[in-house]
Amino acid sequence: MNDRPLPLDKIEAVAALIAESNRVVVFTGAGVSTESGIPDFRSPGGIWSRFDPDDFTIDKFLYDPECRRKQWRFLLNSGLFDQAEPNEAHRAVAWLESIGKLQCVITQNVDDLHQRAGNDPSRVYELHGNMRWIKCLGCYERFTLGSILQTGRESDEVPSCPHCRGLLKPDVIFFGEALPEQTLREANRHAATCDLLIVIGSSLVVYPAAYIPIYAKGGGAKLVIINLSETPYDANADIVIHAPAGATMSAVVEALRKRLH
Ligand code: CNA
Repeated sequence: MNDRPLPLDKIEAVAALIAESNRVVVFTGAGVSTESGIPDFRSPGGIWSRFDPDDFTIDKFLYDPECRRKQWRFLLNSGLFDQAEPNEAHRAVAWLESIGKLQCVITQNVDDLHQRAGNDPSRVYELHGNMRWIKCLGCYERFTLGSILQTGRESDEVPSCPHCRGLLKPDVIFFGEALPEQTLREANRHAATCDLLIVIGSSLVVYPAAYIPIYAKGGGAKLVIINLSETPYDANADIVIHAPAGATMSAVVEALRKRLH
């Protein structure tokens, strides 16, 4: 992954920024969850090297029954979202909430791992939805993935809504779909009013989510980016760390604990 030693001076500097901040917002992308075994989109071996992005467009999902079958088989067989557990980085973010530093988490991820690490769900703004939920496009009822998978495992067919027989869709944002308006508005507001934004594991190329660092900087916040590869916002950040999220965030927690005691 990245065997270079962690830049301890930068880790101390991030801990110092958190210590003097009161409204920290953490903004995460797929890179915060790769150490939990969920591949990201763009890294080598990532999801785009194994799947056709076209299968994740809303148009194709609606008109092509084979696309829906593929999606369903992926949900049934990949085990990705069933088996993944929060890693050190998710736990570090949850710890920031437990010590009263964290305003909220804004995430592009759909894996539920921040909530499972201990963040209060009301403080997690999911810009792209949540894979653990299935929505009926007929009556808008939501079901847990677990309850629908149980029905789905009994037959090879794509299951339909148990209430109205409508089309079921993972409650995540497909290409071509609008982001959830209120969640995006709230997320932008938190970004614009925080005093420190920490980006963890995002290539910062997917819009409108990637506007979050711009809103934060525009509101006068400090910006920290922790990501394996370079991002288009590195030049605007106060601190950039190109290192794995888990080890970096654990080291930040350790440095911060020392400062707070
Ligand atoms: P991306 O564009 O795939 O970028 C991920 C970034 O994370 C890359 O720049 C990597 O260098 C970096 N990265 C990978 N592993 C690590 C690590 N261990 N530590 C630090 N950095 C790392 O993903 P984005 O989130 O920026 O793009 C947004 C897409 C990806 C959203 O639509 C997500 O819904 C979608 N996605 C989510 C998941 C998930 O829920 N876990 C998985 C795959 C894709």
